[in-house]
Amino acid sequence: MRVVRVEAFRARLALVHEFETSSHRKSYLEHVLVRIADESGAAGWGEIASPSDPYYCAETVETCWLVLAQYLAPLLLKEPWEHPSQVARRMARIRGNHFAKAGVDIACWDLWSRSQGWPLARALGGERRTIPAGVSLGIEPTVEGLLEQVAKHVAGGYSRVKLKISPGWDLDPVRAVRAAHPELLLQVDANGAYTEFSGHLAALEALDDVGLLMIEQPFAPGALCASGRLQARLRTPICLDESIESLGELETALSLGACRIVNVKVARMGGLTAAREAHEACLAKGIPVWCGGMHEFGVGRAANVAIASLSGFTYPSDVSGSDKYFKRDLVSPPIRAVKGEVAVPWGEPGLGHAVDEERVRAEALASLDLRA
Ligand code: OSB
Ligand code: MG
Repeated sequence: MRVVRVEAFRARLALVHEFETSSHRKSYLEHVLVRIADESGAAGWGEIASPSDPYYCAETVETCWLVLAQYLAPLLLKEPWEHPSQVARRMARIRGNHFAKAGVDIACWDLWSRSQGWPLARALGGERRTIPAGVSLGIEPTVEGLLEQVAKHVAGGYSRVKLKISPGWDLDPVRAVRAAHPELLLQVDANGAYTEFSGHLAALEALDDVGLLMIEQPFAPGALCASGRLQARLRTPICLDESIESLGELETALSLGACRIVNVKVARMGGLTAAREAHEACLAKGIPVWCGGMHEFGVGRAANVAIASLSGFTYPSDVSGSDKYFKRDLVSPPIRAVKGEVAVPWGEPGLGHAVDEERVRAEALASLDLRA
């Protein structure tokens, strides 16, 4: 494939319900949509789902925009390729910047799978027809407000609920949800908010008796030894998210016993190629994985659904319907969860959800157009 044109669009969508994590609160999201085209005019789409501010990871929308324009797009326009994994190998020369790379990698997989006439899930080696969908619920101003949100999504059919926690917002709200829903598949995510091992140990150990599927990212991304020490004291599995940006970090985390479950996130790993490799590595070691999200718009969400169709994704994924987040998504058909399952579009080549190109172009806050 020879990519002759790379376009990018900054798109903003308002959230239907404000979302708060241990680090910050959001009422809208701005992501970058990447469109690549080959000599025949065939196109592929990708999404850069970076947060606007450097609280989840070091990248921001601004750094992604710069790295895409100055490094990734020129690299893609320079040489032809046979398979998306080749592009991923070339991009590895550029350090870090995984969210930006993921946008390019997804676009290459979309273009390539379309050229084969294959749905993206098939191109990746997926098997599932539907994906069990979980919701991720933010920190709410009150426990009553949180219980309302949980009840609403349980009634909506979601098979698993994840609650954001932070020091001071942990045992009480989590116990309240457990009391209201004794059988619910429930897990928590701290986004690294517990900063002192001994100071925070009691709060984390208290969560061990609530019957959680897992505790996600209790400590800072680099604190793998602390995570290993905590895992040794808990029955509840620890799942790592922010800590795992590469296969090397994955191997380190597993050899330290820092987790028993891995959140494989396409954006954080640098794309579908890397996410698939992480899934392989975990499968070989018997470590279960699930697919996390970054509140993706339809393009990135479709990529998450495709990767979650691989056999090792055994826990419910954060691939809720986009109506949980946005009034109107930028793709059609929109991604929907029905009775707690999201369908994998096996009947369509590529991502399987068409981008509303006219709207993306008309509403873009900024755009970029580079040619070979
Ligand atoms: O830690 O999983 C996370 C959203 C933004 C940043 C980090 C995270 C999240 C979520 C939302 O939990 C998952 C989703 O896309 O539904
Ligand atoms: Mg997380």
